[in-house]
Amino acid sequence: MTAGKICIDGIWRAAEKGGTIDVVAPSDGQVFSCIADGQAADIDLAVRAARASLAGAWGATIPSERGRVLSRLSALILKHADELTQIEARDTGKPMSQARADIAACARYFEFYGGAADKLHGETIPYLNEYFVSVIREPRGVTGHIIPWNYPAQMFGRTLGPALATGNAAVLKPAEEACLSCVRLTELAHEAGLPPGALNLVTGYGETAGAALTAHPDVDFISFTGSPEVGTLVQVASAQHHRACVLELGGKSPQILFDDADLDEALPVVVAAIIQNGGQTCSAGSRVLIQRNIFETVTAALAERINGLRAGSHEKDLHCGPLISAKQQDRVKHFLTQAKATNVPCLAQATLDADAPGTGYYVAPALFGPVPETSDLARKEVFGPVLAAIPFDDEEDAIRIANDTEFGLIAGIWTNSGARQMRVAKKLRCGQVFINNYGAGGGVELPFGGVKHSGHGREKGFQAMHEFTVTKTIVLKHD
Ligand code: TXE
Repeated sequence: MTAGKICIDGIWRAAEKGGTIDVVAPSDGQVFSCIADGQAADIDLAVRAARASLAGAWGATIPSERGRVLSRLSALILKHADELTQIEARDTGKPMSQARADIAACARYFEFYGGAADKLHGETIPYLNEYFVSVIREPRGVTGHIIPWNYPAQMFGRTLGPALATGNAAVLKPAEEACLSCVRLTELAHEAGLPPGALNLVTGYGETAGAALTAHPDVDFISFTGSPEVGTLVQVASAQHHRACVLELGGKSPQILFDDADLDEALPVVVAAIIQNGGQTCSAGSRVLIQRNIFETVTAALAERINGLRAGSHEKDLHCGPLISAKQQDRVKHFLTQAKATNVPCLAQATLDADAPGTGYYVAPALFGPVPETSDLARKEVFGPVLAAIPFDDEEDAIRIANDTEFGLIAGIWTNSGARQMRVAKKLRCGQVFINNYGAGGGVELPFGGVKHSGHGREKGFQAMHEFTVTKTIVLKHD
């Protein structure tokens, strides 16, 4: 794999200023590789290369051929799945089986969008006599993609699949904390036949490379996944250029357990939804709302499950790996300390594996409850394996608490009452609702995105292809 380089116009080269950034393995805190420290000058070259590719080979590539390139990339990802899994697990610290699932999901994105590339149709509109009106969909143009460190490979597929399928030329700025899989995937994209300039990769820090991409005047659209704070900066920069952006900014997603829920089904899913990727997941089910008459029983059962979990090195493939960085570890520990200092009961804490290196960034999964609705644990995105249990009285109370955060990404409802399922689903303010399940395996087909501070715009499914295109209305007058 090409270490310490960026990819512009299909060519791997050092950053203009020549700097590199150390890559640290979260499992042991040791430096094991490097990425290029790309900056504004590199972003500028990348944007120019993308623009040129639209006027050249990539712009001339018909949809079915674009689809074939993406399908070949999907096959190459599967062919190199072992290597990519190793890279992803070491770089992010996630357990091997989770990394393997992420690589499969990345391949699935390119499979889906490879197949969809020639299936995005326009429409015709009946209008006045002697007129023929068609509405066609065109690519946005040069698209900028800024992604986080929690799912580098999955994000690569999620954001680039629809962008490339619809004929955009992309500049990707992945996260400085973890992006080695993106480097390898960019190599594979070119091996799959992507023409030079269609995908340009500039690694580097957010404040330099990321900010330069969002401020660049020749970028037509930005797709950003990350913190609400940086999302605001991206939105402001986009407004300054009067261009659209899609923002996915995390959540504080509730799982609502009514007293008629099938608890044998629900509880393993509730636990999985907070420990997956160490809780560093935008759609983590970080609040479990439990009907008051079953609160004690359910929290006792959850505590037993969480006490039985183990966190350790990615190589051990336990329930949970380390967090991504010392900064993230400090952030999560701060929430734990604050909760304990304000007397929020800690009902369970998992065990740290005895072999977990002391230099790694570990936080064992924990359960707190009853968590007061005003507490940070109930309101803020912790982004760690910390579950907040909150009691509710009735349906109305559950909906009120579920909606009472600044976020609105996804939600889970667990009840066997059919009428209640739809009644509650309709009243939740968020972008996805799961009934008697949570996440449904992350289906690529399912439009995904939030409301409120969780962001706007939709990724995944055909809706992502709509985001990456603009319509043009063509009105023809005939005899
Ligand atoms: O995010 P940042 P961080 C949340 C989560 C986490 C917190 C902080 O709560 O604890 O955010 O994480 C790039 N201009 N999420 O600090 O900084 C950066 O290089 C342009 C939820 O890692 O937003 C990286 O590529 N870009 C989230 C990306 O933004 C900038 C996933 C995300 O980093 C930039 C990650 C700038 N000025 C964190 N500054 C989710 N929705 O899943 C940084 N970046």
